[in-house]
Amino acid sequence: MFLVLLCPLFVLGDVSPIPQEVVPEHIQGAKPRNVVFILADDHRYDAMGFLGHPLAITPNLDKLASSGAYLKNALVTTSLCSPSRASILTGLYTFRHKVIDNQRPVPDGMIFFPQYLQQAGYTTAFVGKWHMGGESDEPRPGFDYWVSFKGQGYYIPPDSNYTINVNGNRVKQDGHNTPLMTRYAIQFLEQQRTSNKPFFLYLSHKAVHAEFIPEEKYRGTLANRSVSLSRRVEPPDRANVKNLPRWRLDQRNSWHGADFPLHSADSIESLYRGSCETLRSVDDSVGSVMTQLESMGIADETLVIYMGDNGFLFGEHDLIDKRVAYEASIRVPMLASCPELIKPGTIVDQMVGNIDVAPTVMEAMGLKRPAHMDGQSFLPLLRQEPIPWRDYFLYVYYWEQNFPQTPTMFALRGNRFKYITYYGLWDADELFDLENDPQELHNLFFEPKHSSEKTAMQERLYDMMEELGGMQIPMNRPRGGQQNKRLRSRDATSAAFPEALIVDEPLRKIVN
Ligand SMILES: [Ca+2]
Repeated sequence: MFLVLLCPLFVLGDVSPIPQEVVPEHIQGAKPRNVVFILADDHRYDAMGFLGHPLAITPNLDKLASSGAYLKNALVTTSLCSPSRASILTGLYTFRHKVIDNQRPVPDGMIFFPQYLQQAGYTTAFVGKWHMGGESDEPRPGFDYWVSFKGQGYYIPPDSNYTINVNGNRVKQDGHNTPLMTRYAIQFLEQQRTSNKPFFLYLSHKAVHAEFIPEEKYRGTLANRSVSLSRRVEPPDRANVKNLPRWRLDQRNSWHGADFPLHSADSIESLYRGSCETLRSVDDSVGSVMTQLESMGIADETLVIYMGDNGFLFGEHDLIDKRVAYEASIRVPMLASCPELIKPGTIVDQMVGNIDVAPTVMEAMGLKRPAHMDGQSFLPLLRQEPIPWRDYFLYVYYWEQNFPQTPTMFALRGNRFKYITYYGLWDADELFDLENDPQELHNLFFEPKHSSEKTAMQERLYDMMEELGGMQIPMNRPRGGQQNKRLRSRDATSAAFPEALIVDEPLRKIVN
């Protein structure tokens, strides 16, 4: 019965291998349009003013949403900076591009989609945080204009000699990272005034990654705003920890836990304010780009996409940061504007993902989706055209030695249910009814009345992993330090095993 739910679009059979050569295929009769893609780092899906968020002041994002489209179910295939960025640039799942941590570069043999654009004769630019491999900021394949920095970069230059890479030259970082990258992006756009080639701009902000450092003018501006965090489990409230995975309760008092957040003395609330103050410059950046496009007379025809690279928990599930498969971690903000294509106030309900960005940008620029990519173009969804679309979204995360609190996990998010399995752990997988329990507070995995959903989701998860080529776990040699400390004074009650796994009598009688 479950088979009827399979969407033919995503039953791929054998996965197409990554080609050796970059050969763009044009869509017959399509006029290539200009595209600007703006990526924010760790921006929560709901931290936008128009959604009523208590701390987010985002007039320019609000305007983008009202004049264009809000993609309310935008998701990432892995909620971590480098893996998600690699998926955006390659259109591939993490188990195919194999960027599984924030330490290492993209393996040889991958193709970044701007290489297709460049090959087709378009002008391409990358401005901002690359982050896949922290040892070099040299220009990567696919870009005519390049401004970047090593690894995480700095909001404020660490010393007067610190330099970034501007088109292969060492140039001192002039002030706060966010307005500086915006100025470089505007410079690139300005250069396009006299060009008759279509262009693609990838503006990739460092903000709003921790440590949060707002621009001076925004520092402290949210100090008087209050935010109430999602419900947290207070020990010894045993009823509320029933059927929760033990690793998650143990994680509370860790780098990624609400009781020892980022190993700091800060409260979650003050970190949240810092994130939203830092976000204000990203919003300014969006406004500056839109104003520039308007001044060039191309705001109506240019497709602008705004997106976050992964979600961020601020207290949900007693955690901070990302990686986990819960909603605040895997959902990201996503907006799109192009008055020639998109009606004002469009809302896209379908689940779109980071793997869909490459095919979408390519279609907007008149190029076919390369067969090896895992994602699909959501351009028709922006135009509100009915097309077959996925009913299930696959999520993967691979354990990192550097942040050892979060296990390898695979999850399947449907429109109603979500199933999460933790690889190598035997205490509790999870099943949530997102419709009736959007905060994912009640794990239904052990409830007999939900056993059919559980079985169906499990089956579908492994079907998709097989179809997409995800039945191997990529690994890396250890590199770098480990954030593995717990604060003694905040050590809470230890986690219990789920009741469903405890028996009162022996199950076997062994007769010698
Ligand atoms: Ca990130």
